[in-house]
Amino acid sequence: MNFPEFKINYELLAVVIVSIITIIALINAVILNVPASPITGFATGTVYVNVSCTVSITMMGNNISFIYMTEGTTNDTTDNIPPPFRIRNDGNVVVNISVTANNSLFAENPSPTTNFNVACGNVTEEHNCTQALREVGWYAIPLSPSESPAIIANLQFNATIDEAEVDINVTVPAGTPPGGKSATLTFTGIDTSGTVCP
Ligand SMILES: [Ca+2]
Repeated sequence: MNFPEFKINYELLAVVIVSIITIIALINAVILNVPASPITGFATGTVYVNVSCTVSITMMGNNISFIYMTEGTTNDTTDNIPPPFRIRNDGNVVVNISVTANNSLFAENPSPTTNFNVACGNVTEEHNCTQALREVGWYAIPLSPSESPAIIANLQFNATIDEAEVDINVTVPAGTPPGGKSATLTFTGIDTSGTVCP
């Protein structure tokens, strides 16, 4: 009986084995040499700050002197003679400015009177006097805060638009006795920003 001859080709087997080993080696090599993916971790951090509201107004030039006036005459600061008040918002909220007097400038004509008026002055730099909320034109300066409207509305706090002029207008009533008359004005800034202040 003739069996088909089955010869092992050792040379071929050796090549195959070597090849397999080589392939395994290559696979290992590939696995070992895979460039590591960039390991990137993400994390977030939150910075939080709650800025307090500061209402701060500053007068720049706090004296207006009309020096001599005769009875029945009028003078005001719109021509810068004498210069008007200037007020600046140094806080960080928008404010309305109201004004009151501590006493009547002319005792014979108690305030509020048209003899002693205030108005938002138009300043080339600013636009605060164009706000709709302002009191238009001259306003008789009251003695009581409750009677004092916003003579300047929405005065901003940003550096370039945080100033406004406040003009004063005085008419000396007829029959006013001679001598110096003075009144101190109090300007009040009221936060109108609607910000919830911490
Ligand atoms: Ca004047």
